[in-house]
Amino acid sequence: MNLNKQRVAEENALALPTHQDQWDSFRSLQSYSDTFWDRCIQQLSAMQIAIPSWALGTGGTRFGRFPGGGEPRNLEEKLADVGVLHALNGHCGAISLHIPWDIPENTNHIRQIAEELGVTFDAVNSNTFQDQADQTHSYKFGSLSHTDTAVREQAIAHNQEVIDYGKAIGSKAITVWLSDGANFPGQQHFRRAFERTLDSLQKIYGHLPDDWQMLVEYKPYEPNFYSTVIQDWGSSLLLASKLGSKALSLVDLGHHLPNTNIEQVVSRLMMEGKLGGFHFNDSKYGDDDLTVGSIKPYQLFLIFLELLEGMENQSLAWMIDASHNVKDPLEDLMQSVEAILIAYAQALLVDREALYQAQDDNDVVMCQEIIQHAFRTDVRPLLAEVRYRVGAALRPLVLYRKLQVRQTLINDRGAEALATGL
Ligand SMILES: [Mn+2]
Repeated sequence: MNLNKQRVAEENALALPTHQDQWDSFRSLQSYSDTFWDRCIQQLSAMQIAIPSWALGTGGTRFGRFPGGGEPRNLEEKLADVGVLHALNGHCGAISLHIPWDIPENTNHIRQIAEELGVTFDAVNSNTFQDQADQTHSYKFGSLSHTDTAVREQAIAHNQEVIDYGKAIGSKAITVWLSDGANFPGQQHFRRAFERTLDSLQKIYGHLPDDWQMLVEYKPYEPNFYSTVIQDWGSSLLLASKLGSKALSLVDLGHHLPNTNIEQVVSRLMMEGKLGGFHFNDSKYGDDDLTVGSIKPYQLFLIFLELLEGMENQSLAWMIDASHNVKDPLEDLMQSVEAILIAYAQALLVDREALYQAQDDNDVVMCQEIIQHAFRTDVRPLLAEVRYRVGAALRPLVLYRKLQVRQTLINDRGAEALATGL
């Protein structure tokens, strides 16, 4: 379905008086100038978060999947869903494709649909963690790190093909996540597996256009449970450094061992100019892929506080990488985007000069006061104002439900329609 701008404007007119009161009251409680707010609104409205093509359907676990109906059946319908999100919140102007789940067959047609929706193509993602029906060699024991040259060459060729698909639709980056690793001690020679992976990545890197980036994702475990080849940011940074300036590390919030100080990892990678992008999600235990901000909103805020130390000088790929098992995927994605924007806005409110002074003075109490003052500020009126100014909905979720978007999608596509993906 196509969300009519006029319909959004009509709904905004109804919600405007309440919003105006909340926005005025919000500003009156803060000490910032109009210039500050204008800059803040400009920064926040520029924030575009890519929706992965595989997150528009109901996710499953290894135990089961409970689809809610009306899922997009092809790439055109996936783009339409992203278009609905973007029309509602103004922050979903990008899609990240997964190959081979979403191969853009007719690229001109796909590009045209995306352009009409105001959606661009973010990083493309390769897949060597599954065997496809038509492939010669199995990835059961690895892909880019495999002991057999023939398997590695197949995986390299796949990644190069993904870059070619990306070039055709206007992407500028490829994200490589490897499931390669070992389930048992002694199964894999750590050093040789790493060296083979570097060699494979170099061949993929050599296929990158000049204005492209390669984002190297890391993950400590799963599906391999003893070790993975690129297990943490150290290995990712090592690979990215050896590969060259177009290779950068990608941080997936769920890809850390419990209690890892992710904001510090972010700081280190940024300091080295090697942070390339983010996969947002939240977790209680492991790579739970829950709605962003649903478990640890403070951590998300602290990450954005570190990002503000340098994100203006480099372009980062922002993507949601979550799985929606029990929620309507579109509603879940709206909640995730809102959580990201809340964390970003709260970080912008931190008086960083005062914070640096308190740090230099070793005024530990004041350091905490300064950051928590921002974290405890309800910035939702500010985010509504940002959406209002770009013509998106003041209340995206309310409008989504009022328009009965999911029911319309079920009517159009069927209750049994299933999206490709996990
Ligand atoms: Mn990820």
